[in-house]
Amino acid sequence: MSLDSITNELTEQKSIIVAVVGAGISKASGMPTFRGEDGMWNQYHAQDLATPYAFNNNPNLVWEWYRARMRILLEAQPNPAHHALTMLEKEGILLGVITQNVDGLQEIAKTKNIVEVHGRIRYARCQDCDFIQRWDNKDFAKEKRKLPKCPRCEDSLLRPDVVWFGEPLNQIKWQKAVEWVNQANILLIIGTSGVVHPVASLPWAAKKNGAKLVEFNIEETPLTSLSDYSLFGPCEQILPEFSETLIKKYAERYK
Ligand code: BV8
Repeated sequence: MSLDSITNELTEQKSIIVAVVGAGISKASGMPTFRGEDGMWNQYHAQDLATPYAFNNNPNLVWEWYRARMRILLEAQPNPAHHALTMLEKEGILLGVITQNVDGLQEIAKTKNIVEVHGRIRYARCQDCDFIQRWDNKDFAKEKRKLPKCPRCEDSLLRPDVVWFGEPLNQIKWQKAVEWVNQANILLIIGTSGVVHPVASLPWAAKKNGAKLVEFNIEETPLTSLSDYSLFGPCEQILPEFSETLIKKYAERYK
């Protein structure tokens, strides 16, 4: 189906679009995905790194993995896919972005309504008190410094401010994501393998509410059969064209 006919169908009614995005949207910004051929998990298993057990067992290894990602992130910029979502939001068509990514690139792309359901890699928080600080600076990321300690508790470790496997999501953020999905009549599913729960359950909830699902990926996922439309190819190329066409159609019909 052409982009033209898909966007024709999608603008038959006034849209409330919500986007659920994963690591694939940041690939073109240089951030490795988790499970693809160059996925950062390949040489490790998720449970070796992004779990409370792994951190308590080997905090140096886990911090080194996060520092390695931060060194890439410090050079990264949002790509056209991030900016396309900001454009849809500016036009008043997109309600918000639910991101599994912790890289902060959607915020740098100036999207206003974002729920970072898996936390933020640019912040480190104390394991034992509510101290939190940004650490996305060169010296922290570059130095093989000893384990970062909480300045307040002295000997408590700082940990990345992210949600690890086996940890619950922040309930306020999760509730907001669910509320947005319940309002959406179009759900964009962008660059996610659709395997990490509970986020992977959101497209199913949207479908149950009668929303149209549009998947953007370079390959099929468990969500492809659920989607009304699948646009295969790099989202940094397809999403900008999709957004421009949708905005144009929308303006013709409703403005
Ligand atoms: C919880 C933060 C409960 C850290 C991350 C069995 C069944 C179901 C669930 C479970 C189960 N066993 C365990 C669970 C629960 C578990 C889970 O889902 N496990 C899965 C793996 C089976 N979930 C949890 O533990 C969650 N918590 O359930 O808590 C609870 C309740 C009360 C009390 C205690 C506990 C917490 C999950 C959060 C984990 N944290 N990240 C960090 O980043 O360091 S997850 C991590 O995976 C990232 O956030 C990442 O975004 C996320 C999801 O992956 P994707 O984004 O989809 O990335 P991936 O590489 O997989 O895919 C990229 C896609 O992009 C691919 O499809 C690729 O084709 C595509 N792509 C690539 N390039 C492009 C592209 N597409 C378009 N254009 C391109 N250019």
